Amino acid sequence: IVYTYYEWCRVAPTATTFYRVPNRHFAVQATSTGSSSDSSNSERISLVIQVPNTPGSLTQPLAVLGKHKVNLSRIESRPTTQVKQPDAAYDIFVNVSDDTTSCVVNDNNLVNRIKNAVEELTSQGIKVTVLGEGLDSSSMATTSGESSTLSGIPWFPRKMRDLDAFASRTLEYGAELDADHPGFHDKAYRERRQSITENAKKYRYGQPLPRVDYTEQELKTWNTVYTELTKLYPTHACKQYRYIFPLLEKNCGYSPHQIPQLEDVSEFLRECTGFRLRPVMGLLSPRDFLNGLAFRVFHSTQYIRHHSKPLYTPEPDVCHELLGHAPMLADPDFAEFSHQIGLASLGASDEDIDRLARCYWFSVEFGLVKEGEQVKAYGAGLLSSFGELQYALSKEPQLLPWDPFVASKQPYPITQYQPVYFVADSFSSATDKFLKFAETIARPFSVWYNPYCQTIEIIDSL
Ligand code: HBI
Ligand code: NLE
Ligand code: FE
Repeated sequence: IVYTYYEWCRVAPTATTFYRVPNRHFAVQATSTGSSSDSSNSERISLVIQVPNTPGSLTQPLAVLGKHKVNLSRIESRPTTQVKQPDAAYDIFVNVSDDTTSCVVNDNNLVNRIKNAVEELTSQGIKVTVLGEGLDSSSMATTSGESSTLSGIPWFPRKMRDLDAFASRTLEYGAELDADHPGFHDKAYRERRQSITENAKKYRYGQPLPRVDYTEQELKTWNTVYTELTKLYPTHACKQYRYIFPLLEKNCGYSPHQIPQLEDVSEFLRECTGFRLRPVMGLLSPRDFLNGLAFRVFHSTQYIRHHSKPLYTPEPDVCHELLGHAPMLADPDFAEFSHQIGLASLGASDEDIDRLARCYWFSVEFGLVKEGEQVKAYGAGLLSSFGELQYALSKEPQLLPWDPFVASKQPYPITQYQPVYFVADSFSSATDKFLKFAETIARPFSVWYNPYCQTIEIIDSL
């Protein structure tokens, strides 16, 4: 029987065998109190508690958490995808807050309190999985000096709004300039950059992306970069890039005379591949950055490089994002490739994140691709650097066929041209090879991105 949506809603309650329950079945989010809208940092520990579908089955774990003064900031239930735990009916996801200002705790170390609660729950036969940061013993010394051994899976965002937690977590290098950066002693440049990154820090999911009114000097830098690079693209950029670039000129205001706005480019990408941009203050950790890709979110800086060095910068800047990354993200096969790297990074161990970051580096940042007998650039670090783009296609560097098993072990310099580049046959074959590699990433669950709800669904066996 084929139902219209309206009819379906009327019959669904009785058609239980076919009724697929919404993913976000029930959710309570504590409203944040006080001046800070940034409870996000303390929300990077979650517990997943499996409970049966019986009245009151949640009271027992909640009582244990309460007893150990583990404060919750969000509670969310999802039907368990039952494979390894056939009796469990619901996965209860709870975010743990570090806020204990309203109660007396006898152990100030949150991780210890969680550990004790988890031990007690486990002894009662309740299965709990911890999703948290730095759960290795070294970073979790207890107050008494001995190290704690809370084990779990590294925390990862499960809905797009969770990416708000990354806003204020840029690496030092990104938030403040390095001492040898050409802008370090330029007070005016630093203040300008500060005001642009402030917007990114305040940005939250759902808001329009901040627009920047660029200065004459900034426009001049952009003009130089743009003019030099567009001379090389016809001979050096891959065909997907050459196809998309004119579309960006037509639709998003790409031109030597203005810096396109992230919002306009983001809207364009959403129509092409569902990718979107999100402003960021600077460099994110590899884990956070790759996790964003799992949602087809690309974190972009909005400030521009220092005017004294227009043709090279080791950092990402608006030229790198808009001339290097954005055009490629409009290509469906490339978007799929990027998305798969992102999905593989969710909950991956630190060592696996390291391997994935190298794969990312030698493809999305510095990849080359075959085009008939020729080799062209698709990596953003090449497409935004006049000097390196020429060098990469010269006789100098070593070229290897794209192989993620090799790339994931290949060391690389950050502040100079790459000695080695990897050449893909096509983006779809690069993705196939990557997926074979991704199978070697040990993770006790699989993930699927639900584009309608913009959520990560965890498939079985947590
Ligand atoms: N952060 N903002 C930002 N932009 C990037 O391109 C970026 C990052 N963090 C890490 C990173 N790239 C990669 O080099 C890999 O480590 C994932
Ligand atoms: N070197 C690149 C450029 O100058 O545009 C930026 C690379 C960022 C990873
Ligand atoms: Fe980049």
